[in-house]
Amino acid sequence: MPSRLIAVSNRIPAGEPPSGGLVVALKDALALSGGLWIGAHPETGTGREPLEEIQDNGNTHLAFRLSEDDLSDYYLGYANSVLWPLCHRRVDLIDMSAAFEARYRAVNARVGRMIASIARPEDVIWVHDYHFFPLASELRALGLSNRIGFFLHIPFPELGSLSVLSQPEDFSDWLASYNLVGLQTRADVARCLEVYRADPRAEFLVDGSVKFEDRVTEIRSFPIGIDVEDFRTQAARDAPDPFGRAAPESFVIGVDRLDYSKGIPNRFRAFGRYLETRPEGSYPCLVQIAPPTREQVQAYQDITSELEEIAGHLNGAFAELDWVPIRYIHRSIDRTVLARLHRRARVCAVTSIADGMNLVAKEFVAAQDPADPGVLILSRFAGAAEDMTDALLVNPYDIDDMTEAYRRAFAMPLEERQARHTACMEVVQRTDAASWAKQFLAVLRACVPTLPRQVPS
Ligand code: ADQ
Repeated sequence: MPSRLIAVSNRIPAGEPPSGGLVVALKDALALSGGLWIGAHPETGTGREPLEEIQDNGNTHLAFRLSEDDLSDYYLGYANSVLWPLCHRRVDLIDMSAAFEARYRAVNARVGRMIASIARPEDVIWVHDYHFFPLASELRALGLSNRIGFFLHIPFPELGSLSVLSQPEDFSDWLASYNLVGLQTRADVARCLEVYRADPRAEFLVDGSVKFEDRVTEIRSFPIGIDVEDFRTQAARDAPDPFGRAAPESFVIGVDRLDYSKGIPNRFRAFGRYLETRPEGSYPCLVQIAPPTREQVQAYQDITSELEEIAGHLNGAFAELDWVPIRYIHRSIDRTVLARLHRRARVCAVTSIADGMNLVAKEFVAAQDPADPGVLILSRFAGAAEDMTDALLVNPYDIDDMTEAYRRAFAMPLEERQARHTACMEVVQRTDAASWAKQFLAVLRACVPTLPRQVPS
């Protein structure tokens, strides 16, 4: 039997046009191995088993249903009100609850049983993201000895912050059930190794992998990327100006899910300060596209109000009859329009306080016209900054630093813009979506298999 790839992620594509590196990269990898993609059904329901088939542009994926309680306690609760703020260094926003944790463990156990019922011994299983930290440990308890890999799309948490979990010792145990743990950056790998160094149950092997009780895990970085050609083609397409009659003279673009990790309030404040000192006669705009996410969570309601207030205040202070400095669009927009907006922008601002990688930074670079490229302002706390050192790196906590970056970006001579763009583009091409998936799977397939465990009778 050939070895299939079984991919597991909370969200699976269900009919919408493919977008984002993960979908593109996984689709190719799955097509090559005749594999399966398993994730949560877009509609809630009563956890009917077995897995349901779901159609997606000619592909069939398998979906499990989350109940309303799963959605509130597992997804919005433990995943997005405990693990997300923990990994994004906002421990103050953690909403601890025993019910959240119990539901998180229960959903992982249920998904584990479903996967175990369809996996063949030679299949390779690739689990994605913080929704499923314990999944491999559930699969091992069910007797699976398959090669199982895990990729964390968000930052690896700090050792000290893990103490907020009710059973911090479970965290290293969960990861140790994977043969391979993939992280976005070398800094993430360093943080992960620090966790193992502090754990007396772990031992480091000569090849750098970690032996934890009877299991061996490789921990490596695989920076995720985008489908460069696809985005570049969409950006350069000959189509009407997306602004129509209302085209701004020169603008900064920001594109983010409306999340507190993206540092948007300080991006706005710094733009306000830049407006105060901008060259006379210039009328720059900040075009911010920030669709809502996780709106049921209080911290997301708070950031939504905060941004509306700042945007309203700045427009009130600076707008003129024929100029509105902040154009804030609180919804999703079509990807082809997005790509063209990136190409039209003079500057892109990525100001995350923590971010696994940040694909928007890579999309902006890919969309530029190399003959007259725009400038990327990039937070040093985004994973993308580890390799894209020729962007204008900023500290998102320091408003003066970001104000100065806007000034430099708008005033930057063509030669410097081209040199920085060439260097960033080299990184974007070297770390594209296809090579990310290929490299992860090559390392996973080469991992030492896990010995079958005694299945409790
Ligand atoms: P996200 O936090 O969602 O991803 P990001 O990497 O920027 O952040 O990816 C967002 C994607 O959604 C981009 O492709 C972007 O173009 C698209 N998008 C955002 N707003 C949009 C809009 N209004 N309309 C259309 N498309 C929009 C998580 C981690 C990141 C990590 C990725 C991938 O938080 O750090 O880079 O996973 O691993």
